Amino acid sequence: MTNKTIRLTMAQALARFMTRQMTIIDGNKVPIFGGVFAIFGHGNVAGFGEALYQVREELPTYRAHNEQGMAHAAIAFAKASFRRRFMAATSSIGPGATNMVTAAALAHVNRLPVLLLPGEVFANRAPDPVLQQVESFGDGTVSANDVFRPVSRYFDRITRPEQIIPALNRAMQVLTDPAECGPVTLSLCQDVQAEAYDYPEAFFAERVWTPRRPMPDVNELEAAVAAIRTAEKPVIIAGGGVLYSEAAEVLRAFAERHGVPVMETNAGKSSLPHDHPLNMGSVGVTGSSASNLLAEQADLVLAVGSRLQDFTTGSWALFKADNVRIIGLNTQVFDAYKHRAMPLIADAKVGLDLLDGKLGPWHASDAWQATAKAAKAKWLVSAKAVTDPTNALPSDAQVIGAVHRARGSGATLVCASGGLPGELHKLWPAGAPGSYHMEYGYSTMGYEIAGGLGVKLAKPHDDVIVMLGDGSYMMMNSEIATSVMLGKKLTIVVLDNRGFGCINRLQMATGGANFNNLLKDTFHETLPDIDFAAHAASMGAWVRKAASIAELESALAEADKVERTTVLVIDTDPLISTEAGGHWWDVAVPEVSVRPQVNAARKDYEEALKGQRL
Ligand SMILES: Cc1ncc(C[n+]2csc(CCOP(=O)(O)OP(=O)(O)O)c2C)c(N)n1
Ligand SMILES: [Mg+2]
Repeated sequence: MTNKTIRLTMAQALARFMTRQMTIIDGNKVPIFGGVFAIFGHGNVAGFGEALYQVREELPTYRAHNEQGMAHAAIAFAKASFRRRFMAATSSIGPGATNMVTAAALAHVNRLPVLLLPGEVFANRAPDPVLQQVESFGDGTVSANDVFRPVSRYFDRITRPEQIIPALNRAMQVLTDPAECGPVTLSLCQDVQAEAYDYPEAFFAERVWTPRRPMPDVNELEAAVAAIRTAEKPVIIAGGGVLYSEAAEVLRAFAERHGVPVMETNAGKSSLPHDHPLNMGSVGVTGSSASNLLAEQADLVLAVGSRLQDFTTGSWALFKADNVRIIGLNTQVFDAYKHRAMPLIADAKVGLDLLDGKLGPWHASDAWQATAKAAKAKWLVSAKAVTDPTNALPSDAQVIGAVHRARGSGATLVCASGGLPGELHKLWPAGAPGSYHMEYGYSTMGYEIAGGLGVKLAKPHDDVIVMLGDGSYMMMNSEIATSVMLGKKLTIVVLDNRGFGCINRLQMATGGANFNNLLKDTFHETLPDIDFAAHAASMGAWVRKAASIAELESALAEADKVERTTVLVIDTDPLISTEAGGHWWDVAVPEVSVRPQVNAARKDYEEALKGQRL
């Protein structure tokens, strides 16, 4: 190490540092930062903006249209890269910064790495209050960016240029650690971005980051092996951790060797190909009848890389066997212990591999495997029935059928909210690992299109299909223009049921009156009649409005040949969702009400609560 220094502004040092962080993908050394999404304002244009210009060849900067959208794209890039690479997003201060807070929460919930670099008020406070500064009467250290604290895995405010040295060291730890992984926010004071410091040259030495694969503790491993050996009805729940650990192949080998049926969470879907005989499909509230039947009877649940959120566990009413034991195979202690699971703290791939070796010839009983086989066959019949076209106004399931017939399991499907996540979880026949990209941790309306852009940046040769509802489209669609501008083609399918269909259905299921969800049930002087195709066309997309499932299928085939982003719109029935499969979900119903429908729903609710295991 030399003691040489180089005089740079804090922003220049930050940009230069980012260009020197590398990783290895398929044997090739590549930059770990895929680029920076940026919307400038006075809080970042002169400092970090100018610094990004200097490194634009090594670290590309992409201009987006909405800070939340650009952060979604950055997060989707990381998810599609199995967290091996990630991006940064920089905003001005005030509204630009707080626009990224929802995205930060999304990354926090989904355990996805993203480096958020919002501008911050002056550290020297000379011009206070600067434009867009939030003023606290009682605390001089508070700024709008403090709202990032609870939704960042690591938050720091850079008030002196040399602070960036330890801050970036910590940031890289968090972004690359499989257990801690999540959003990092470095709040960059505007004056400090422009301030110079003599940085040690060693700070800018190239560094190669490769994923850590923690080995399990010997005792935890032995306990897990002993538990599995005595199980008669074991199942595996594959969560997002299977994909991030790139453990799909090891999972397949484990399942086959030991005859253990696998069920997938929304984050873990595509861990096994849909047609693998041991893949029982989706589990939980939006589960297949096959998975849920097995989960109800299971005496051992090996949960691999799952947060075990309520949709997976049927609000903890899914597992019904008295003697059921759960093993939490997870890199994160917090997750591994959930609901008194036996922890097996380890990387998914390493953990499954070691379990496999220790279990030797042990395998689940033939009877259990036969139960699984029959349950899957039965489920496939139900799934086909709901995805086949009819002459009625199409359901979401029928649109899913059409998209799959037109584009197949080779495409990468992106979605996040509305009725579609449940329908896709049940019905989309996923192909290779990562081909199913569902943000169902935060289930953020408005993630879909921006997320699709991030996926396309990560996997430019993939056929990226975004499916979303009219509500999500209205919430955020501006990155359609960015995808056209960047030449990153997306196929976007908008299912227009003229309102918040899934919440309307939930409202009815909880005894509520149809109120404020479907547009027709809102207060209005004029019923909106939104022309989504015309709207998307105005942003440069190739568009079609399909009048039927058959028209949608031919439009999808046509759109396949178009080079720019295409948007296909189809009217759907807001009242239909797939009844087959599924499980109770804990949504609290009012204990007293003047409406008999609510009282009836409350009675059912109290009955259902009895099935919940605490
Ligand atoms: C940002 C955000 N706001 C609110 C919600 C709650 N929410 C979940 S789905 C939904 C309606 C979605 O409507 P649409 O996209 O049209 O899909 P549909 O339910 O009609 O299938 C709402 C309001 C959410 N998930 N995200
Ligand atoms: Mg809708």
